[in-house]
Amino acid sequence: MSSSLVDRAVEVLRRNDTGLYVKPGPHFYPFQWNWDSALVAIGLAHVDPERGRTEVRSLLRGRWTDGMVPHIVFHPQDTAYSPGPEVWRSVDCPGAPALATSGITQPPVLASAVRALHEADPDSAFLEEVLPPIDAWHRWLQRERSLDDSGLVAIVHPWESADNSPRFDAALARVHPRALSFTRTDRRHVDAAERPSDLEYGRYMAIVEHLRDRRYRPASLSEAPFAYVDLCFNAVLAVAEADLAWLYAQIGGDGEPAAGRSDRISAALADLWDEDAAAFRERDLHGAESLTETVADLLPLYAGVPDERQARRLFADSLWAPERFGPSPDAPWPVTTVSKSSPAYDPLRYWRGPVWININWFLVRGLERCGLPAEAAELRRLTLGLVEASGFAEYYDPSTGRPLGSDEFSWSAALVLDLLR
Ligand code: 9WN
Repeated sequence: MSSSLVDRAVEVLRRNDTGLYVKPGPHFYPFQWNWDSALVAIGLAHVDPERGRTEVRSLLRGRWTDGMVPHIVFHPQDTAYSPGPEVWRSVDCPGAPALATSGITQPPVLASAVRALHEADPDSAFLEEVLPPIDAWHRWLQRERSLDDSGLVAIVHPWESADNSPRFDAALARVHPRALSFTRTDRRHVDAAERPSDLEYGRYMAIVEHLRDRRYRPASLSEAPFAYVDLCFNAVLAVAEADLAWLYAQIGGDGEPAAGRSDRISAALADLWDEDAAAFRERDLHGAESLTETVADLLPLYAGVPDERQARRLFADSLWAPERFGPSPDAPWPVTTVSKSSPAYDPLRYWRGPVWININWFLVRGLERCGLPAEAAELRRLTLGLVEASGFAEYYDPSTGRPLGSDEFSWSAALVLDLLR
């Protein structure tokens, strides 16, 4: 089974490859997205590290002078995506590159991708080139987005993480939606039932407009319409900082600051453990309380945050619990992105229930890190089985395994290559 799955995964990446960057999907994601490219590079490390290095360099071409690496880089393409460069208008902003980009960022997987590339095919010159801008991005996050001295950072737009997750609903309810000034291109390709609603898009645009008026640099997090301590983002950052420290050590550089930041973030995440829920707890900086249980509550596992006892409990009572995120007779494909016990659970709609390969990959890594190799192997087996049965979809219906969203999705292909390692 594995060799043909490898061939098919490589073929998806090849077809989505523009030469400069790999598109997230063939049709409605035509530009370069930040964490998509990093996850793609993790897969490319196994089959073509040099091509993986190109992916990293292309993404870094979009960086701003203050250090931010944006969530989308609009490399010139004769194609439509909304909202596109004409909505973001980054080129009007001080410190933005000549190449158009969005004005926000995404979970910083990039340092971990560079580590995967270096482990597969060591290249010190490449590290000398890319570590300074990655470090500058991590420091920008601490400067612009930290809420206190805990090391945790906030996101200021749902597009900086798993956008229409119901955990953001309460925080978004205070944002007055705008009428859309564009036609949604996603609707041309994917059933509306599988995508965010127009109301959500209206709120996303209200936040973009607020941020755009301030050149994407709100004076403070308290002034931003949306400011949320997202556990997915922070767990990714904790791992990325540790990987950055490891990378510096490879070239005799000073990894201490990055290692220190990683330790601080991990310690702050550990404090968010909720024994009753067998999960961690997120926080809206404006005080809206989310009672929705989503898979983000489990992601500190990726950063190795829970001790072994907590990890076993998180696995048994949350991640693998049939009534919550785990496999059950009526929904045999794990891991659901929202607890099946939650009223918000929707098995078809985007980040509101379906299975995503990147989330499963974070959890496999986390289970390994926390000393649960058998559990990691079982999740890996079911994840590969899902892809074998349904192809490289963007996301999947947990009940039927039916592919949803974009087909031929790049990070699903890339992470399968890593899961098969
Ligand atoms: C908006 C590209 C991106 C992913 C995000 C996912 C989705 C865009 C969209 O697609 O976001 O940035 O159009 O919905 O939510 O995680 O990076 O694959």
